[in-house]
Amino acid sequence: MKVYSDNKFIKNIILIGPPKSGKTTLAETMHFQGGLIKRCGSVEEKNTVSDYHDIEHERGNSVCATSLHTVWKDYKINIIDAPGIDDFVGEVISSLRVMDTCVMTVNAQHGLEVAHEVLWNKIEGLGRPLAFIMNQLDHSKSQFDHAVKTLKERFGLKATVFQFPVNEGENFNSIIDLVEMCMYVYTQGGAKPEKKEIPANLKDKAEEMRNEFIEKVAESDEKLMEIYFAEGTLSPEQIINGLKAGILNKDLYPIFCASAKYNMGVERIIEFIATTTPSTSELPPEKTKDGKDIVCSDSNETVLFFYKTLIDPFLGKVSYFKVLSGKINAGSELVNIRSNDGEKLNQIFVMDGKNRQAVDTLVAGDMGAAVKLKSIKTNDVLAKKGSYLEVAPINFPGPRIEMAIEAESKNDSEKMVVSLREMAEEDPTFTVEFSKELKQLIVKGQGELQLDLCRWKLDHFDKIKTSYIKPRIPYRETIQMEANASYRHKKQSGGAGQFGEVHMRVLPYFEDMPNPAGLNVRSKDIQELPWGGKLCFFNCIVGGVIDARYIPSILKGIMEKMEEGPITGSYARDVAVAIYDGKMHPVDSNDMAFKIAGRMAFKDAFLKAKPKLLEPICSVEVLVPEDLVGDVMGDLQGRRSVIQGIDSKNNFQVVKAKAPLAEMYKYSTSLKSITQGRAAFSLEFAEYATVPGDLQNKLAEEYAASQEEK
Ligand SMILES: Nc1nc2c(ncn2[C@@H]2O[C@H](COP(=O)(O)OP(=O)(O)OP(=O)(O)O)[C@@H](O)[C@H]2O)c(=O)[nH]1
Ligand SMILES: [Mg+2]
Repeated sequence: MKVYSDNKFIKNIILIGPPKSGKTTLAETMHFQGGLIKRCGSVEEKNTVSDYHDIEHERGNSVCATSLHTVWKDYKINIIDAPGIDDFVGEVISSLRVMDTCVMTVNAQHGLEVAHEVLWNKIEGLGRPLAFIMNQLDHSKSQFDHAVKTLKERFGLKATVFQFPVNEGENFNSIIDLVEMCMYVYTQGGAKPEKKEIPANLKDKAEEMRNEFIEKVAESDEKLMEIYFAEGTLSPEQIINGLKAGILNKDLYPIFCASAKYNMGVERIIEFIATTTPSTSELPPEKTKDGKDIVCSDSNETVLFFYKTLIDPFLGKVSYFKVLSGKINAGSELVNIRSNDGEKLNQIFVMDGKNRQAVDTLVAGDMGAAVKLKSIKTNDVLAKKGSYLEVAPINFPGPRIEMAIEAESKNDSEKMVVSLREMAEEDPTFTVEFSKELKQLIVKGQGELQLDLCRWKLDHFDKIKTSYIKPRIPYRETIQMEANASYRHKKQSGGAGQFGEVHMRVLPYFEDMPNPAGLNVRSKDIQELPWGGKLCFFNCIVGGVIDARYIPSILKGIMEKMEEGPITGSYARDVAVAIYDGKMHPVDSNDMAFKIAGRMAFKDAFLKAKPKLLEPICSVEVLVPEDLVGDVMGDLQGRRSVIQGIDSKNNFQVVKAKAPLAEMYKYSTSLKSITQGRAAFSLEFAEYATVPGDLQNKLAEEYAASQEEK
């Protein structure tokens, strides 16, 4: 493979956009167009370089962000084809960190979609240049003008048309290029177009649009603006320079035309990327945690940043990196800055999907991969020993949904956990953890498709059959009034006896609560409970009726019952307990007896104190096009949610609601089906709130029945 030793000739782009807008098809066509494959594959034939995982073939969409590249003249363009479905947002986020220009696909049938808004929120703060590709112009329902209008409504005049289609729809084959002021006409099979003059009937339109775009280009530089005002136009060279500046400064988001499927417009897009988008060295440098620049230059010290880990069934661990500075040669030895482990990179590869090409050297700004690096995890940095080159980690979003998972055969449980942990290493938006509280193995992630993929991997690679079950709900129990109870634990039949008697009062706990009325408080202890909320313990024993050494045992008994609350066995919280009387036996009293008495008295007092069950409530936000607001709200209301409001956010609506976690099982699938995938949601824990009375009774009865069975 040719050695690309000058960063100016290396460009890194990420293809992002809504599901099915054509990213994988475009990546394939770009790869083909660079002469790197003999035949252009298609998503339908399941033979694209980028969608190479079996699950991608099975599902017909991307689930991984896949690296591949293309070439144009002396340029190398590294491409990451990101998945559109937002369950796999982790793949997008990690790739965004290392790619220099974002190329967003727009399906010309739909124009701006919710997915664009969600993606924009992720890229806006990164300060990366952005270009749009209006794809699927060959589709009978393509509507270029409308789609451009939606982009302009959202992104203003920054979204600038560089090309427009002559005959969109089934006969699409011609594009007017406003930079070159010519018409590209494609024959069947696309690829190399014929360059023609703009037809007379389109000349005025083209002139008008070109002026609009030249004005936008001129705005990128004061000097250009002066020339433009003086002469009414710019020279081709001035246009290119203005374009570069406008793109780099994020003043201009050019809109290109394509039919990725029929390879129309693609070569021009490649040329544009090669010649006009910035290389890494032209962008602000990556910084260390202590604020130093890591300048992208091959003459600097070598620094590699690992942005992605993939466990390949054949290769094992594949670690993907970007050369932030210096250069990396096969055989180099570097140190993992996090763990201090030495790592020798015997081989380094350029990856095109699953195809590896070993290379000798990669320079600053280029991308590569290495296999079987023992210590390397996503976010690690490899550099020279003794360097302090910690960089800010990629921030992945917290989970939105969770499921309990079980192996069908108990013998597979351990192996299943090992595999799930590996998957969590691969995908930082996925977690696996045994919940002591719920007594279930809980996996968490962004959506059901992502979790289904884990099950699919267990089935295909490990031959472990598993099933998902509804996770138990972490209810909480508390009380609403004060109540007294006493309990005498007495066992005196044969041998050493047991005796302990405890009188207690329970009260609802709240911040700065007064001491219990009428009791002589000798000490007060407030404990933060590991599961949230507090326990306030008042020792009100007078006259030594219970020896001080038994008080911790009573507290232990209370804590035992708080861990398995009296109504449903859930954790209890926000309770104050006052021990104010009791009895001892000179011989038979011991720790065990007082622990039991404490536990039983607490249970009785709790049940008398108008106990109530609390459930976790989530804040849900759904970003949705206006025509679907009603459907989304109706569905949420059917889930016992309280709608908090509807706000408009740019071209869409945000429905905000508070919803009980118990009702949000499989929400991501359900939302996809209600909205045909045209909405996005966020969901996070907000607070605990009272469970409706009838539901509390039902849950209490179920618990009582299960206790009887035991
Ligand atoms: N007519 C037409 N169809 C296209 C074009 N580009 C892609 N498609 C089709 O659209 C469908 C989705 O294409 P993909 O390339 O998989 O889209 P994607 O954006 O990668 O989708 P995700 O990976 O799910 O995000 C496939 O059936 C493609 O054949 C195009 O330019 N014209
Ligand atoms: Mg794809």
